[in-house]
Amino acid sequence: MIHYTVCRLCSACCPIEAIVEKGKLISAERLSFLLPNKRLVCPKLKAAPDIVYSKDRILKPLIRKGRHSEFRESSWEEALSFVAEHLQKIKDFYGAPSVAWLRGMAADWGAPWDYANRLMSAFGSPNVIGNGSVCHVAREMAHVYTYGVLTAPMAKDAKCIVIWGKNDKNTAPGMAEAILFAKERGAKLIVVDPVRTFFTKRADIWLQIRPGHDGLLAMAFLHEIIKNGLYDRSFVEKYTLGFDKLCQVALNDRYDPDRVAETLWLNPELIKEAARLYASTKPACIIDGNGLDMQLEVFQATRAVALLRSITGNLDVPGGDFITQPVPLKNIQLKELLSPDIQPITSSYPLFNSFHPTWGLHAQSSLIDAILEEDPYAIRGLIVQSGNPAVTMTEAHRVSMALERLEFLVVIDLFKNRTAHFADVILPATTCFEKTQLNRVSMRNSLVVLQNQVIPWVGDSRPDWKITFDMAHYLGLGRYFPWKTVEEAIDEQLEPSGLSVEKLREHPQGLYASPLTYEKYRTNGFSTPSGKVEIFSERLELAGHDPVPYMRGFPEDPVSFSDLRDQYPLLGISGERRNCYTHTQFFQIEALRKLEPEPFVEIHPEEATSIGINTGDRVVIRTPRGEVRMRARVSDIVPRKVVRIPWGWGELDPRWSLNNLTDDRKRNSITGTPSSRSFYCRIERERI
Ligand SMILES: Nc1nc2c(c(=O)[nH]1)N[C@H]1C(S)=C(S)[C@@H](COP(=O)(O)OP(=O)(O)OC[C@H]3O[C@@H](n4cnc5c(=O)[nH]c(N)nc54)[C@H](O)[C@@H]3O)O[C@H]1N2
Ligand SMILES: Nc1nc2c(c(=O)[nH]1)N[C@H]1C(S)=C(S)[C@@H](COP(=O)(O)OP(=O)(O)OC[C@H]3O[C@@H](n4cnc5c(=O)[nH]c(N)nc54)[C@H](O)[C@@H]3O)O[C@H]1N2
Ligand code: SF4
Ligand SMILES: [Mo]
Repeated sequence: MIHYTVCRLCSACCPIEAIVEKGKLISAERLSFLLPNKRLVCPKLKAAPDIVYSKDRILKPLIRKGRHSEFRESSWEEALSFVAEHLQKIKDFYGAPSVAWLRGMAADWGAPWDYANRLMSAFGSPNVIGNGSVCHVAREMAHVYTYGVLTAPMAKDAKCIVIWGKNDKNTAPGMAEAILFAKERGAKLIVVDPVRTFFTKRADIWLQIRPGHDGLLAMAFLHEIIKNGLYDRSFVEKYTLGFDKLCQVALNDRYDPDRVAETLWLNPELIKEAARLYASTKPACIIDGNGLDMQLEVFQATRAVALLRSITGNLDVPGGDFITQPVPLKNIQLKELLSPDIQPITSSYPLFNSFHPTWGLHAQSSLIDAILEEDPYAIRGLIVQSGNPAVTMTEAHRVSMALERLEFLVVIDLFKNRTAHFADVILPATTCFEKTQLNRVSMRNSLVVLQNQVIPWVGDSRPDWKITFDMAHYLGLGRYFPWKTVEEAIDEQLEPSGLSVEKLREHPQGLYASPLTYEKYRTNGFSTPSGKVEIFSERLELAGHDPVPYMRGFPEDPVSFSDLRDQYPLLGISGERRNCYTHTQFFQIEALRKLEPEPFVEIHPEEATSIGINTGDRVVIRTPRGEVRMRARVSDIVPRKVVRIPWGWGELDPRWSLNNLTDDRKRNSITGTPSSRSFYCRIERERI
């Protein structure tokens, strides 16, 4: 039998059809507007039954009494009583805010994020922390501060597509298909990426940028476009604020492509050609990605990119960058229950904490400061849901110390990951196919497609919604979770939209909360304080930040350890996301592991020759924070002076953990983002 649902094995949230026989998932396939022979295959989805029925899944709650004892299986009643008792003790002794809830990306940022926030609001702690400072949320804030929402690139109908630090071939196949479709119909393709990828090979222009310097390139684009009058005058006049100030900043010689090209490792003529091609081909969209996130300059760099969309008149036109239409929803986070006197542990990042009504707190590193340094106060108890911070958080050594120091740790996960080894209790969650939920992709942008449960819970695992609701009951907070089913909870949240679970199930391929319309700004303005595109942001100025990106110049080499370049002369970058794995997930799935059995660090042939490294040699990569050991692959897909270190493998072996190398001390002052993507390092052959 075919069931329609949404795959959530990674954050791409692809609509899929699942074949289920006698309650068992047999196979699943991505839906696509392309004919089957043109579709991109997702190996993770192909391996979905192997993941769901993996022998390594945790299928019973696990408890251990005493950190270094063994786990033992327990009933849900015992496990939840144990959790409630310990959280209550910490609350009584230190106060509710000393309990935090850390969210990884896997349970989605939609309704499951709201449930965790609701529970903690009722419990009395503001500290539900997401990992948005290292994912796209910091970039989303830059969009919101410029034109009110995160735009969606309408690549399928674009005539020019700029892929800026994104690799959709591996990370979002639906978007990759849209790009390929447009390209076949003659769209121009510009790719900004330090690494050769599937798309750089198909690009009309490839800007092989120096890592971490995208903000400077965006300023050079703005310089070239404004200097040559290639912006949309009538849009700029009517709908933007502060264009004159941008002219003053961007036309400064310091952003002249001829001046910046050397710093960017680029040819100045190519920068100018790319800027002109983008500005003069309509409609054009920019797909920005994680290559810009996890960088010290993430906020202003992505704001500068947002200004490119704005001044070229590409906002909210078909084939341009769509101003998304958030679905009207009830905010169920119950933040009003929290006393305004309680500061969250992320209080150093007030703008990031408040830029959106439901995104909440995402300056992830603050959690480690709170546990280790009691800054601004101590966190003693932690719930980690659908995340693997021991591997995925910056500066792994510091994270491990923090996890070790906690008085009580609950992990809600499918597998006993590295983080779970620090836990007192592990609560077994179900996979995405075993639960119904409303994902953020649907909330922020019609079409709303429901993720539907298509098979029963495997073993004694429970969906995240049920674990959260039950935890509330055991904590004596059941009155805040009156819903008997997740459908009731979703219906309450959907109520202002006029949609419901029933209607969504009648239309499994999705329903629009409102018809999609373009150029909405002509009647509604933009969702910013001024109602205009804020090229100049008064909010940023008031808070002491550059109101126009890079008013005071672009910082010199904004990459970790740039002050130690003489000892650490190579630039390490994090990458790539392979389409067979999601971060630290699925390395135990044989069918996937066969596709990519071992990690390799990639090093340019010239560097390899000068250090004396050949493909297959064992090497050590070092930064002042730690080291990684793996084999080398000599490859010219990376530029000279750059080494690319594979991502996620620390789950299999801590010696492969990229975050052994990263630095969490320097952070973006607005979003708390460390430079987990780029850092200076050195590499040598391993001496055995
Ligand atoms: N298969 C798979 N899919 C995933 C995930 C996964 O782990 N596996 N993770 C999901 C999540 S949570 C996310 S956030 C997305 C991320 O999805 P993407 O944004 O596509 O992320 P990456 O593939 O890490 O990086 C994109 C590109 O940025 C380039 N890059 C690196 N440094 C720089 C730089 O300094 N400047 C520029 N311009 N480019 C740079 C890299 O070479 C890479 O080609 O993917 C989601 N989808
Ligand atoms: N240096 C460096 N650091 C990075 C990155 C990088 O590229 N380089 N990428 C960053 C980015 S963009 C992100 S998003 C983060 C990702 O960081 P995390 O979210 O911590 O990463 P995952 O490895 O995906 O961990 C997800 C965990 O959730 C479990 N899980 C899967 N599905 C479910 C579910 O439905 N419910 C529950 N309860 N558990 C589930 C999985 O088994 C896994 O253990 O890492 C960030 N850190
Ligand atoms: S890319 Fe693959 S794993 Fe990710 S949501 Fe889509 S089908 Fe699932
Ligand atoms: Mo992410």
